[in-house]
Amino acid sequence: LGEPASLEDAPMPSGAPAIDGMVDPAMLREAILKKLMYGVGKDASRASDHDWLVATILALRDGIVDRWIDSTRRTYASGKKRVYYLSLEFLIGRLLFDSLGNLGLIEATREALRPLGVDLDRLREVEPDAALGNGGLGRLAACFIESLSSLKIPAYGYGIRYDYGLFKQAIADGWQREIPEDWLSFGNPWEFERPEVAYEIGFGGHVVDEETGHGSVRRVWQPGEKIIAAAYDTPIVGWRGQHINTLRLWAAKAPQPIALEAFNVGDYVGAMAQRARIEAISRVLYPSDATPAGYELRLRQEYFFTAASLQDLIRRHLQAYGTLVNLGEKAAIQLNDTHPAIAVAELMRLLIDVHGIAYDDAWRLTRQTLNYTNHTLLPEALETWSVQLMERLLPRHMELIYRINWHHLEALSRNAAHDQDLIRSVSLIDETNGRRVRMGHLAFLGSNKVNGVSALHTELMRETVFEDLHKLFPDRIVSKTNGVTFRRWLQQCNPALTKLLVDTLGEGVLDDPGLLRGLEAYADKPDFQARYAAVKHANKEKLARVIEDRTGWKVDPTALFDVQIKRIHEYKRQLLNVLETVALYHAIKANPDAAWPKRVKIFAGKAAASYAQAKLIIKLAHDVARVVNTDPEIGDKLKLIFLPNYNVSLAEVIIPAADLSEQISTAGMEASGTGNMKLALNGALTIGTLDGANVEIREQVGEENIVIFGLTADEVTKVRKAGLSPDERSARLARVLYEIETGVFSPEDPTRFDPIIQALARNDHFLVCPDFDAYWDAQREVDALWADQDAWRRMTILNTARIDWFSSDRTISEYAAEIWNAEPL
Ligand code: B1N
Repeated sequence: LGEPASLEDAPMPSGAPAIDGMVDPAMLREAILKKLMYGVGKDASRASDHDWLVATILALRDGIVDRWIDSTRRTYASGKKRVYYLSLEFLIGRLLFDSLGNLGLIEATREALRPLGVDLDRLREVEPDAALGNGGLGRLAACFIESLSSLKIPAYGYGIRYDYGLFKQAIADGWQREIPEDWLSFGNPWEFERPEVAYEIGFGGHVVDEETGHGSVRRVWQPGEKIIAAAYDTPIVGWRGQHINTLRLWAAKAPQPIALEAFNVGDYVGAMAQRARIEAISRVLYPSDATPAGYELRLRQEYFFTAASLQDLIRRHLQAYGTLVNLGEKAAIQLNDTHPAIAVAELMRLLIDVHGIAYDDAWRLTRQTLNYTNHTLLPEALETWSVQLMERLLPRHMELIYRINWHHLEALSRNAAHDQDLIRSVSLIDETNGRRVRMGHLAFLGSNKVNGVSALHTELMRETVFEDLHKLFPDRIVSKTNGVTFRRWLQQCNPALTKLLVDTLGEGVLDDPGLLRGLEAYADKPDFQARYAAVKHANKEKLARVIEDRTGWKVDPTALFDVQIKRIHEYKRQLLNVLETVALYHAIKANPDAAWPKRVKIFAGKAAASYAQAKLIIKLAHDVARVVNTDPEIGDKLKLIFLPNYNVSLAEVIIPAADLSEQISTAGMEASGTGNMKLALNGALTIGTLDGANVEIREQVGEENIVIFGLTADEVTKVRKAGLSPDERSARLARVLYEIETGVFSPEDPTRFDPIIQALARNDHFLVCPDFDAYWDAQREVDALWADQDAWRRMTILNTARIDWFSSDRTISEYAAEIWNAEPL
C-alpha cells in the first residue's frame, strides 16, 4: 500500500507552539470563533452547544498538534525504546477536560467562552462518551495511556475504532434494554483520519511452499480474503502538556478491487454485501465483561487489530533502524489480556515469512518483545479457539502454533519430564473438549514477562491456571497492581476536593500524589474535617439532583450514600447487597423507632446483553426498590436507587459523592478492581472482602480504616470442596429468601425470581449465603461508625491520604522498570 507518510514525517513547526497563545482567553476566543466559522461552517448567532464544542475542540487540537509533533520528533531523536499497548478495549469517556486539564487551560477556556454566552460546563456535558470498552479492563487501558503520556514514555495505544461502543442501558419496567451507542454520529473532532496509514489483513486461504531460489523452500500464506486496516489517531495529552502520545485505532475497510470486480460482472448488490461483511469487523464492541464471546467475528476482530498494529510498529522500527535484530531493545509490546495473544504467532509469521528470519532467532525476538497481562481467572473467561476455526481462518498461524508447541513439549521431554498429565496441562492444545488452542498458554510462552493485576490475583495465577507453566518458568510471572489516573479521578471529577487539597498541601500535590500523605496531620483537625465534609456534602447534593432527574426518586443528601457501581456479575455479588437491603428493610419495619442511620443504596452497572441471571438481578433491585422506596414507615431511613446507563461520565458524578464503597466479590474472583481505588481516593470508606486489590488497599490505609468481612480466598476453596448445605442459613436470610421466592416483591409474577432462588439453593457457587451474616454484621458496624461523624471523617480523610500508591503513574513506572525496560524522555 505504498509508503505511509504520517505525523513522523511532518515538517518541523516554526515558532512557538500555538498552545502558548491559548493561555490568553482573548486569543483563544479568536481561535474558537475561527474554527466555528471555517471548521464547523456556522455563524456564532446560530451555533448550537454541539457546534461550540466542536469549534473548541478543533481550536484546542491545533495547539496540541504542535506539541504532538514535537513529542514525536524528540522520541525519534532520543532513540529510546517505545512501548506499544495492544488492547481490544479503551474505555476513554470524554476527552475535553482530560486535555484541557492537562494543558492547564480550563480557566482560560471558560473565560474565552463566557463573553460569547457559552458555558464550558454545558459543553462538557454535550461530548459523547467514547465507550470503547466494557469495564475495568478497558478503563485501565485508558488510565495507562494517560499515565504513559504524563510520564513522558514514548508509547502508542493500539485498538479498534468501533462504530458502536458499549450499548446504552435503558430500564423499562425494571428490565434492562440495550440501545446502540452511536458515538460517532456527530463526527469525532479529536481524531485524525490517516488514509495513508493502511495495511492489508488476510484471512483464510492456504499455505504453499515457495522456492527461495537458494535451493530451499519457504512457507507462504496466500489468504483467501484481504481486508484493509485504516488508522485513526487521537492525541493523548500528558500532565502539564509536556508529552503527547498517540492512540491509534483501526477501522476495517473493504479493498476497492473486490467491489470493482463484482461490479464489473454486474453484481452490485453482492459487492455491497461483501463490503458490509468486511466492515462488520470494526462495527461493534463485544459487550461481555470477563466472559468470552467465542464467536468467529471476535477472533476476526482480535487478529485484525493485532496484525495491523504489528505491521505498523515493524514499519516504524525498520524506518528508524533498517533492521529487526534490535526489535526487542527498541520496542516493548504489552498484550492486554489474551485478546491480542495471536500476536505471538503473527509476529513469528512476520519475522520468518516476510522478513526471512530463522525460526530460533524469530522466537528469541518474539520472546524479548512481547509481554502479557492476565486479568481474570474465571475458567469461563479463559479464551480458547477451536483448532478447526483457526485452521480455516488463520492456517499459517495454526502451523506456527503447532511448531511452537512441538519445541515447547520437546524441551520438556529433553529435561526428562515424561509425565503425561504435565504435558497435557502445559500443551498449547487442550484436547479435553474437542481440540482447542489455549490463548493464555500461547501468550505465556511467547512473553518475556506475564503479570497479574494485584498481589492476590498474581499468587492465584501461580497456584491455579498457570500452576504447571509457572513451575517450568518460575521467574516469568510478576505482579503489577493496578492503578488509576488521579488527573481524571480526582482533579477533574472532584474539583472541590482538589482545591481543598491544594489549599492545604500546595500545588505540588497535583504532580506528586505522595504529598497526599501530608493530610494525615489534618485528619483530626475539626476545621479541616468540616471543610472536607462540606465538599462531600456539595457533591452529594449534585448526585441527589442527578438521581431525581434520572429515576424520579428523591433522596436526602445527609443520608449515608452507599454505592456499588460496576458491571453486574454474579461474582461481584450485587445480589448479596440487594438481599441485605431487604433484611434491613425488615429490621427497620420491626423496630422503626431505633436510631437507624439514613441510608441510600445506590447501584449502577450494565449486564452483558446475553447474561440472563445478571439481568434478573437488575429486575430484582427494581422490584425491591418499588416496595422499600414507597413505604411510608421507612421514609428517608432507606432508599434503593438503580441509576441507569452507568458509564465513565456517570462514574465521575457518583464517585465524589460516595460515603461507602461496596467491594464485596467472592474472595479470589475479582482480579483487582479499580473502582475501589477511585472511591477510596475520593473519601469513601470501603466495605469489602479480602479480594483483589482490596487486600493492598487495607495494607495502605490501615485495617482500622476499612471494613473487611467474609470468607477468604483459601476458605472459599475449602467451602466449595466441602459442599454447602442450604439449612445453614440464618433466620434473617431465610426470611429474605422466602419473601423473594413467594412473590412479595413481584406479586404480578410470583415465580419471577425462581432462577435466583434456585441458583442459591443448588450450589451457590458465589457463596452469597455463607457470607450473608458476616456482611450483615459488617454493615451494622458501618452504621455504628457513621453515628460518630468525627471518627467517620477521620477515617475517610486517611483513605484519601494513604491511597497515593494506587496512582497509575506508580503502576506504569513499575511496568517501565521491571517489564519493558523503557525510560521516560
Ligand atoms: O480487569 C480489571 C480488573 O480490575 C477486574 O478485576 C477484572 O475483572 C477486569 C473479557 C474481561 N478481567 N477480564 C476482563 C473484559 C472483557 C472481556 O471480553 C474479559 N475484565 C477484567 C483490570 O485489570
